[in-house]
Amino acid sequence: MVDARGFSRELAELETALLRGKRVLITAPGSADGDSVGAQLAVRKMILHRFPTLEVVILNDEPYPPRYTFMPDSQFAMTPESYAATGKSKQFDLGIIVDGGLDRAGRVREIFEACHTTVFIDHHAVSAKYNYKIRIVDQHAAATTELVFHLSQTPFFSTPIDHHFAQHIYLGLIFDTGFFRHSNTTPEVMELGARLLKTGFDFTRVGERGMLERTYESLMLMSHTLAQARLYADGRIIWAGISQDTLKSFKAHEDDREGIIDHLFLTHGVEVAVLFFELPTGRTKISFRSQGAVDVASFARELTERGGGHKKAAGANLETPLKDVPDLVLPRLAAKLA
Ligand SMILES: [Mn+2]
Repeated sequence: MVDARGFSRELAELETALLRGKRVLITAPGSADGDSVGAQLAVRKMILHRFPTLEVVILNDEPYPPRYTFMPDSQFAMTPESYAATGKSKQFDLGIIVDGGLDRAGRVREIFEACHTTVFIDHHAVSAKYNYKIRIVDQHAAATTELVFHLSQTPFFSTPIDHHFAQHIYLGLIFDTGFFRHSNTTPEVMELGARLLKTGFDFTRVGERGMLERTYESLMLMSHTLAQARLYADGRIIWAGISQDTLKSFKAHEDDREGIIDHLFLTHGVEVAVLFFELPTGRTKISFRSQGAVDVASFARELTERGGGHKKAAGANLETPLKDVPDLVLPRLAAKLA
């Protein structure tokens, strides 16, 4: 169970930093997902409710994927380019990173590291080592937004649960629990979901636009990728790859691969699904989903120190080009199933 009271020392430090500071930076690793977006927006709202005069800036290496731009307050998220255009200072007193480590924060890393106080709010079991001043990490939280919600309801913040704030928290919950389906869906998560729904926001819209809706290009990318999927290790592993050329040929975006791995994973008899994705840099991003026989977070970590995630859903980023990655990864993964 997530209990913000377990973080009383960290909360006291965060309060002190907020009382002293004037400018707050919120960031997250690149390729923001629903939990990352929800957590960033919720932290912004939580701080601004308590300190309306603070300058709070959400800055990400990449813009939010288009599917999240319907979210209330998403217009406040900036990139280094759009922020530079405002002419404002890149100096912040407090830097907060949510839902993943600084190693994947891209160009925002430098700005974050220059902050007087650095804060890490996350729920991942494995995260890269970095000497954050304040660490608020709860592996039992289903989503970073669940943890943020509990922080927001402490006496210091006492954030009102209005329908905007509810949407931020809810988006993270449905994203990281797969619509209350994965094993991280605790009774407390369902109770939190119910509490959020009481604000009357359009949860159908948040679910459909934030999770399910696809562009036509994305639909074509999905159908092509699924058609190329191959079984491995007597059908216990399924895998597929997406190259930059494929992406271009369908005029699809990088984040259009969202959801493809779920379809691979839900193939009868499959224990682990793997999606290889060629990044524009030539590196390969690997996503894993596991029924549980293989701890894919540990496996991702074995492949590279940049790998990690959860036991049943994890990712890694390798130098190896897409064409060589299956031969490198699949035999090692199959050995884990033995
Ligand atoms: Mn998350």
